[in-house]
Amino acid sequence: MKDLPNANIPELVLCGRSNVGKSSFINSLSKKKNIAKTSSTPGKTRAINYYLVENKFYIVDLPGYGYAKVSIKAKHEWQKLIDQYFLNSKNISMAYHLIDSRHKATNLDLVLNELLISQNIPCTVILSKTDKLNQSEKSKSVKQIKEQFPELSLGDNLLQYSSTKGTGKKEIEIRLSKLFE
Ligand SMILES: Nc1nc2c(ncn2[C@@H]2O[C@H](COP(=O)(O)OP(=O)(O)O)[C@@H](O)[C@H]2O)c(=O)[nH]1
Ligand SMILES: [Mg+2]
Repeated sequence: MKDLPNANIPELVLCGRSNVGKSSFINSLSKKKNIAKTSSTPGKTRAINYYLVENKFYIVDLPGYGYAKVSIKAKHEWQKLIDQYFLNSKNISMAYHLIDSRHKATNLDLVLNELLISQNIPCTVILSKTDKLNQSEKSKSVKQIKEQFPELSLGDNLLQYSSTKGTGKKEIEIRLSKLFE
């Protein structure tokens, strides 16, 4: 925690389970395609990574939680770091909570959602990897997530995204430039 930047710069935090596409999301928005390390092996991001965007805001890439193949001790350490980050960071403007559109939100997603609400952090859920779904599967994933989080409304605090196809990218760019202008 003591190594986190203490400049007064607003933060957009990306959170969600390991492997949902957080690092790919950053790369898809960046001109440098491999700025954030992605991996087909979940659990690769082990630190909180800060990306300064145009000297205006940070995109914060959190270590993914909920990855089964790490030791309990490592899991606890990551979870502690994430909790402390949310409880102590004063500059979080917004959280993007990524959830893989092919899967239901898990218990860990519910816990994360409650943590964000308890800290009064505005949150948008991003259904990721929508390129892997056809039209009817996409509708189904929206319906499913709204059952789990009734406060979500598509196009408002619920968006669909594909890092590989660029779906949803324009909308995100518009939102970020408004939020951090
Ligand atoms: N098809 C598809 N694959 C994706 C997308 N985003 C991420 N992935 C893949 O999912 C895996 C995990 O992505 P990563 O960005 O490392 O997830 P993170 O652990 O949340 O940072 C990698 O193999 C990525 O190539 C997407 O929009 N579409
Ligand atoms: Mg990552």
